[in-house]
Amino acid sequence: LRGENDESSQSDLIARVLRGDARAVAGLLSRVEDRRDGSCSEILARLYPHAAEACVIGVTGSPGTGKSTLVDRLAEKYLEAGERVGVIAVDPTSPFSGGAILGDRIRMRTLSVHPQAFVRSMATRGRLGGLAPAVGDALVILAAAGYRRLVVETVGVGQDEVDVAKNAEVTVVVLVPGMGDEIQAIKAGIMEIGDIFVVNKADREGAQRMAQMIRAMLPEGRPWTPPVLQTVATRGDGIDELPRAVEEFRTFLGDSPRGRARRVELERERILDLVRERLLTEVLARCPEEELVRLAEEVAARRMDPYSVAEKLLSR
Ligand SMILES: Nc1nc2c(ncn2[C@@H]2O[C@H](COP(=O)(O)OP(=O)(O)O)[C@@H](O)[C@H]2O)c(=O)[nH]1
Ligand SMILES: [Mg+2]
Repeated sequence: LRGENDESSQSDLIARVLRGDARAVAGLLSRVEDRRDGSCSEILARLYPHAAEACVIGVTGSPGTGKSTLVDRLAEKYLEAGERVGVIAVDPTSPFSGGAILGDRIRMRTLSVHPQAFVRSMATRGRLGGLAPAVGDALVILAAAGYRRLVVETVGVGQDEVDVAKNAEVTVVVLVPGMGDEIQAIKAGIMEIGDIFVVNKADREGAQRMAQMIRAMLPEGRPWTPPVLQTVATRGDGIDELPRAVEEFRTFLGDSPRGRARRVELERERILDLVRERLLTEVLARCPEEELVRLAEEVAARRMDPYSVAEKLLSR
């Protein structure tokens, strides 16, 4: 029997992933998702050069705005054009509740059964160093396996989700009519990250008003003015505009200094995420949870200070 990590089985796994073998992809995704297996970084390093061509589209917005429905329709367009599509739906709920995942399966009707598509849900809770590194790795695997259109669906709330969104080359923010107050509250964040805005559920009243409101709030004097589209994802209305807008934005980024700066910033974040995660993993490997809790109790009782504790853990 060959060991899990010996050279030949590793090469075999890499070859299968590069061939687009869905089972190998699924297996490797589970391993990187576990984040226990340090050896994955070697495999990922070897897959990375094969992952250059993919376009990563982030789709973000509040729960229920129709992101999954929209992603399914967008994917349908890419599949019709003969492109393979990978989707990662970041599920903000507990990894133990399958509800949202099941919901996505139903919403992503086209995707979940299409042979040229790959859908994966990832949970955000209880993850050392956040979810961003795991999603980043998953994207490398899917890209290397030949999924050239990658979509990451996130709920635009917590820092974790915002970090995940940084993996995307193009960010689509999904809103619905009647979200005026909500937008006012989160204005800054959402207006900054959106390259394309979609007012979904345009079959409802106020879509036009909503679109105007977004346009009025966009920061001025930027080289790219984000388009504000209107869609009815359930019917597929207005969906054609979305892949078109994505292409326009990519063309705009192209080889421009702005595009290059963005890619450099992305890779900088990725490196830091990996280092952060690795450091934390190594430190915590030498400090079991019980000891960490005991140290926290000492600090809470003011018998120790948190600075010395952190020093102590780092110097182990
Ligand atoms: N009326 C209407 N309902 C929609 C539209 N798009 C999605 N929905 C419905 O909105 C609900 C939430 O959709 P889902 O895609 O799961 O939203 P997500 O939570 O943002 O991923 C579902 O019941 C969809 O059928 C739309 O354009 N119009
Ligand atoms: Mg969803």
